[in-house]
Amino acid sequence: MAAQLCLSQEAGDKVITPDGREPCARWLSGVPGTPGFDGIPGRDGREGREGEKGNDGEPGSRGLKGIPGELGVEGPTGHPGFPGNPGLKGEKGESYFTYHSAFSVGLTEEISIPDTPIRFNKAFYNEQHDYDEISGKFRCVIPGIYFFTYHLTVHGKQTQVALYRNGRTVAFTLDQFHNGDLDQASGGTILNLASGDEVWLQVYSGGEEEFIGGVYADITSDSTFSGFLLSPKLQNNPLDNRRR
Ligand SMILES: [Ca+2]
Repeated sequence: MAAQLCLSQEAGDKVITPDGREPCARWLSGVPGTPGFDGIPGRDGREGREGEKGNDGEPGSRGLKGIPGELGVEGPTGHPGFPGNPGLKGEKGESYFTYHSAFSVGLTEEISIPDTPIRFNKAFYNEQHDYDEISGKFRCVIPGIYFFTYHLTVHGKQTQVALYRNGRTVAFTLDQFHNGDLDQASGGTILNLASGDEVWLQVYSGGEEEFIGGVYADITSDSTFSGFLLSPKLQNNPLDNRRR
């Protein structure tokens, strides 16, 4: 069979010298075989070189809200604010001038009885009748601060008069009289009176005969005694609150 193949291959070409060691040496060349099957895949090649740096990527999405931090240190005191608006108008209060107490009285004739209240029997004003013309005493009805004043005409003798409060002297006025003169003796004071307190004027002798004089009055010269309430002491006096 092999000899036949050798002959067919060499037919028409050249004759090959037979060789005993090569059974087919003297035969003609054979027909090329069919291509072999594909081999198994080779191994992976070596890693290539590092490529160039790529472009920056898009920003990632917003992360979750973090945990609140600790409370900081208290800051310094701020500047004072602007003044506020004026408050609403208050309700109408008790009138301060509804409390009246005033008197102004005078003499109609000369009196010279010492150490007894001078009874002024001519009233210039005594609407509240807080001055009693019978006793000659002012009697306090509205507690508060009062002002008293007197302007006396003196005639005949040296005269000392005293303002009394509840039987005790408060103020003195002395007039040293000279014959032929017509003198004036004046005085005044402010007193804080409680309801029921009495104030009056009287000639003060002090046991001295020389001081027993004449408080005088005629149609041209008056002797007057006046007093009035300056400030009542109310239970709920708004002015008291203002003073605090
Ligand atoms: Ca005098």
